[in-house]
Amino acid sequence: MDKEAIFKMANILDTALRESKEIERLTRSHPQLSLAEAYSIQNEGISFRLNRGEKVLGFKMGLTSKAKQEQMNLRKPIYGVLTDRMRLEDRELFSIQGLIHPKIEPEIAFFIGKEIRAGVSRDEALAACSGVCAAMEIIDSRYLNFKYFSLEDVVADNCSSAFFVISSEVKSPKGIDLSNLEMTMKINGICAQKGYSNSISSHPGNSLVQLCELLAERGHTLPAGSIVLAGAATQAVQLEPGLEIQLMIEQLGSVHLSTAQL
Ligand code: OOG
Ligand code: MG
Repeated sequence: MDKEAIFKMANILDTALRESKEIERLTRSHPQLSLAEAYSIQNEGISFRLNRGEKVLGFKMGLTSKAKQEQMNLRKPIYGVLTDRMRLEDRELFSIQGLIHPKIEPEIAFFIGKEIRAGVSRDEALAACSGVCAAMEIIDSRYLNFKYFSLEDVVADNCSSAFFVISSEVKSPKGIDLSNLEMTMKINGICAQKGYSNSISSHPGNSLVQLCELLAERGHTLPAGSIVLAGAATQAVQLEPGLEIQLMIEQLGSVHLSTAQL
């Protein structure tokens, strides 16, 4: 696939994002789309955002838990890019107007203190982190009915990412065993999803290792200063106006968001 075709597809997805309009999955018209081409489309889409003044803050891993793989019927971890425009503040009241069919999911975020390269062990990756905290991601696939049937489609669409929020309580990863922390996401005070940190790549630190491997395939490392979402521990839950959402993670603390009434 040539540069022009990559640009064209990135532009279709970017227009869908800006105009909140669902589109047909790319692999319908381009069944041969490869994963490498899908990452090139993602990259082109991010460069459109950077041209509009956005700054890269880090990365999100996707499909790192069984729950998510089963929900989307796709079985391989993937990554997307996070920008400053996508970041919400802890306890922010935000409007879902302008989103297509948003969902929210419970995550763990890492702050990368030192550059990490592929080939590191989980412990080495964790030792390079300066912080860890509770986080939530709002995903909003640009595809019709939040349905796509291939990894290529979702990767090209920046892995459905729309917004994310990071707890204002950030802990040092030293001395916290991240292997089996209970994660409870409540909506309007009622438990909406409950999971454990070990459902994220068996240990959320493994998501960092996987991210470095995926980045290395494209010739990149994980830079110091990045924020990384390790992937949701449970299925995502549909967002509506007028919700109060809280994620509590054992030992890490909590993070909150509210959606505005229409
Ligand atoms: C793909 C993105 C998956 C996660 O945390 O697993 C993801 C999707 O669900 O559309 O963000
Ligand atoms: Mg996610």
